[in-house]
Amino acid sequence: MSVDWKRIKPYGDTMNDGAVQLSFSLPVPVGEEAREAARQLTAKMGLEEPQVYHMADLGEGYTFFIVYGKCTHTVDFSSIHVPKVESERMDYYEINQFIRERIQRKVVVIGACTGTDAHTVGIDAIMNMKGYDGEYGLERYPEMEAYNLGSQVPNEEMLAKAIELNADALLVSQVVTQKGVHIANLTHLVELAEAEGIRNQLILICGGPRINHEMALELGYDAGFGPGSLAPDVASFIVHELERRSIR
Ligand code: B12
Repeated sequence: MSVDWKRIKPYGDTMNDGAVQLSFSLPVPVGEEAREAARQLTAKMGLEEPQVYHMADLGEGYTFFIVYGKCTHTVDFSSIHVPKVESERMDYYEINQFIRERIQRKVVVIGACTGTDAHTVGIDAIMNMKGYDGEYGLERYPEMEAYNLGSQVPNEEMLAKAIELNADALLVSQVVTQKGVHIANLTHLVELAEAEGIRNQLILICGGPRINHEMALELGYDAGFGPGSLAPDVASFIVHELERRSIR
């Protein structure tokens, strides 16, 4: 059966059967009442023919469920447009060559995991000399000066470093998103940069597992990078943006 791009829906065994799998926990003791509660709840969510396939005692009056059901809704895939970072992706060698030939000076990049966030693995993946997933991090790029300030860096400190080093780009990692803490923190950095009068001199980039380009633009950043991003994605954007700004 061919796919109708205007009305796509989930499938499990056969096209358009609507099959989805949900997992959740309820604060009730395991048992047949718990199973029925999970079934009724899933029906109220709008799934047809809900079936509790798995139920496990989480202890102390909590139960975990895996429920199958049929979704009746569809979405028009042909009408979906998601803003994405558009710059052409180059590899490590092409990026360094681009900087040598078209920017003709070292590109200064500062990265950090800011605010109260202590999750350094993401920003390290982008910056670390040793690299990540087969790609060298920015510290390895001969044509870049890359500084990784680490975790829980206050926005004020990051901005002071940007001024001291005359940075081209700031890379901000935000992994914790509970209670919208990343939104407040990312917004604060933009406000500080504007107050210092240096917002337009900087390429502001944020990244993290729950960040996307559209959100980054809304918060006043130049780009946002989500899960699976690698150093060349970010470096390609930075060097193209630098060239674009120098032409303007
Ligand atoms: C390791 C880890 C920790 C470690 C961190 C150690 C360290 N040095 O980083 C420790 C144990 C310290 C920790 C602590 C906490 N953690 Co934690 N942690 C994780 C875990 C298991 C993995 C994160 C990780 O390393 N991912 C691997 C990296 C490579 O992926 P990434 O961050 O997505 O990065 C990629 C992209 O997003 C992107 N990227 C990321 N940053 C940037 C920046 C830029 C500029 C760019 C371009 C790209 C980019 O590129 C990277 C490579 O592709 C996640 C769960 C999970 N499986 O994801 C929870 C998780 C992130 N932690 C969580 C929580 C709640 C906490 C704590 C609050 C727990 C607590 N109550 O104490 C504390 C918070 C501490 C703090 N102040 O921040 C939650 C966050 C929930 C939320 N939505 O906010 C998660 C999702 C777990 C969960 N399911 O609840 N944690």
